[in-house]
Amino acid sequence: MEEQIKNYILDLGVDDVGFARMEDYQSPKSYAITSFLPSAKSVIVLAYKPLSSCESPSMTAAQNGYLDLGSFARSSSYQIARYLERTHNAKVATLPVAYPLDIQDDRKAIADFSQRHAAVAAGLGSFGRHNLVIHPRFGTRVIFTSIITNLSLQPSPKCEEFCTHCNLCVENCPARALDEEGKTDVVRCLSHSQPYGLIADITFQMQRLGSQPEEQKQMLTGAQYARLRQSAHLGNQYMCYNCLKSCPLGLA
Ligand code: B12
Ligand code: SF4
Ligand code: SF4
Repeated sequence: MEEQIKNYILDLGVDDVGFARMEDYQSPKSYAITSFLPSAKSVIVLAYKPLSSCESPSMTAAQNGYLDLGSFARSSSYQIARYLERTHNAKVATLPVAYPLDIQDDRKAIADFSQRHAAVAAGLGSFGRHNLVIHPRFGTRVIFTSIITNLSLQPSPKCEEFCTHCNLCVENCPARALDEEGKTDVVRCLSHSQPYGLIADITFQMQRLGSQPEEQKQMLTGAQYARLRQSAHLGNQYMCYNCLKSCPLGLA
């Protein structure tokens, strides 16, 4: 059954796949796997390699490459989940690249489900110094989605450690968000990676509320407001991938 499922997934164009037993997914800050699917037994993790255009000097091309990847990942997950239900009579729950997540006041920027821990459990990589998962072939240039299922699947073998501790990712982070080993400073990273994300939106709205009507008019017709709207409409616009791009692992 594992081989049949794997072949179906790879034929869709997904770059790699791994299987984990529910018990092997260990992420203390995430919700229990059974909260997504009470009859859960396994997690199927899908790996997608971004297009080379994601490293284009043009932010428009890079952003579009990631948006394409996000759409492909969403559609692939859905097709695979439908295939599992149809062909294997399975129960499934699909977990996304990033959103939606259960936003709570005490869980800001913490997702319900950890794709990184799922990827490690499914033998698709190991953690690096940049707190990202390094895939044996693609290095850090890889994004994950997962499907939780009630099927009992033979787990994939775990990966060895790949990080060479060269420190390039830490040195190339413009926000110094990776200085403390094992921790990403979320606020620092966000300020560089999502200049048109939620925090920027709140800052803009606060400034607008404190401004005179004529100033407000200028703010609402300016480029910053248009950027915020574009980002909110299309999904988060990530403007920094330095940690991911500076890692030499996986480069041919
Ligand atoms: C919210 C979020 C962010 C937030 C906050 C991240 C954070 N809290 O660390 C911000 C905006 C900062 C962010 C930034 C980035 N993100 Co992000 N992000 C997410 C998202 C949606 C949820 C993360 C989360 O809260 N998970 C729940 C927590 C409990 O688990 P966790 O993710 O595994 O995080 C913890 C552990 O990893 C642990 N940890 C870290 N290192 C190590 C090492 C070891 C050995 C162990 C045991 C644990 C451990 O510390 C983390 C915090 O508690 C995930 C998708 C997802 N659902 O997983 C993507 C995800 C983690 N992001 C991803 C990427 C690519 C990025 C960016 C490069 C993109 C960008 N430009 O913004 C940067 C990289 C920043 C970095 N070097 O850490 C990818 C990572 C792929 C990979 N190869 O690993 C993910 C998995 C998206 C995906 N579907 O592929 N992200
Ligand atoms: S995405 Fe950019 S700001 Fe965030 S940790 Fe990586 S290099 Fe630093
Ligand atoms: S850049 Fe170097 S230190 Fe950072 S994750 Fe890659 S190999 Fe490890």
